Amino acid sequence: ELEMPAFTATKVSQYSCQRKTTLNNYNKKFTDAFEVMAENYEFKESEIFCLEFLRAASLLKSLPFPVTRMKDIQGLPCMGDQVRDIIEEIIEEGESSRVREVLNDERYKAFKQFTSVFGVGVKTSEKWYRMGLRTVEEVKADKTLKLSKMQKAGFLYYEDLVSCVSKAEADAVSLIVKNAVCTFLPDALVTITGGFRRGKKIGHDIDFLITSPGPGEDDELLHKGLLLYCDIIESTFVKEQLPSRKVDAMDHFQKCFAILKLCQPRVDNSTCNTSKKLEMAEVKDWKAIRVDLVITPFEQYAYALLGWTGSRQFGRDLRRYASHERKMVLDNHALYDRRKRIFLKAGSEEEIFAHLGLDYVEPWERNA
Ligand code: 8DG
Ligand code: MN
Ligand code: MN
Repeated sequence: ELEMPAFTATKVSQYSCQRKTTLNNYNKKFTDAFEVMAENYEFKESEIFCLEFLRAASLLKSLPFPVTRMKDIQGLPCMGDQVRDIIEEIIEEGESSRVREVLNDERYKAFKQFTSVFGVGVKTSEKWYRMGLRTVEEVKADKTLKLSKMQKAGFLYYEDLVSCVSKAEADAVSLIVKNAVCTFLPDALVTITGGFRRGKKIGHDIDFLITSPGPGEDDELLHKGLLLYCDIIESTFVKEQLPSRKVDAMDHFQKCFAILKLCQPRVDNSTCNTSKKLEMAEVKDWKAIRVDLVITPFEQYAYALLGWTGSRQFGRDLRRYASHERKMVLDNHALYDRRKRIFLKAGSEEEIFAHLGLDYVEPWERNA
């Protein structure tokens, strides 16, 4: 029997920041199943079970081989009883009955639809579900509901926003954003973060980090044109405050969860008769695209870049590793050493990994 060379299960870390996770996932049929389970627990606001499945999914994504027998997961961390049961089912039956139940569950299906709308989270979904609503169409048709500004935009551009963003669209938007930013801040640094920085070919949005060296006036940057929808959140960062210890802490940067209008001029190779022209005029030649813009002070750039590059699970594990293994507190602004009682400065992601005593993990290996 052929054994995988140089793979020792007991050497696999429970922390995804000590593993390399590329987009080459040999265990998609398991990890998709776990992600459904995790999402269902998220909808039920049971964080512990949700995290258990997210950690298991993340671990299997990092394996250099497909799991085909229970023996393959022997000695691996993050493989609790619930997780093993589902792996066993999938190995034996090809699919899991528990996952199938969730996928057919009325509440799961409704929440899945509701949360696909920009601005709608678990809390709002819960409210709509209790009102007897089940689909996006039903919510849209209900004129008595009070929607937030964000949710209204979410429904207005729904079709565009649920269709994913391609790498080509991300590159096009990147040019637009860089141009717009440079008119206000000529020396600004604009970096794509999120999934696209990790090498993904599609995403649900495009994430940008903007910083500028020197004492520039970056405050008014977000308060200018080009956006279809923009909810500007002012910076709430207070100097010298300790990093947040919450698992999924929001940061304090000035940021903007925006919807951008990307014009996609169609090539007109017709002979341009009048009816054709009319028809062309009615076809929408733009696409609404979700964009996150985050403005960071230059000194915090490396921390912000590490946090906003993700993946979400990679970030969670970095913070958990920092606090549990190093008695340090990490967030998107800073790293604080609780023993030495000092903030550790960093000008690059490499330096942050070094402060934590971790081997550097490249962005494309952070797809945990
Ligand atoms: P996707 O858009 O392709 O679906 O994937 P993604 O790019 O990895 O996810 P994302 O939801 O756009 O988030 C990008 C990273 O930013 C993610 O690792 C988590 C991190 N992040 C923060 N703060 C916040 C925040 O306030 N909101 C969101 N949505 N993400 C945040 O560090
Ligand atoms: Mn993203
Ligand atoms: Mn985002």
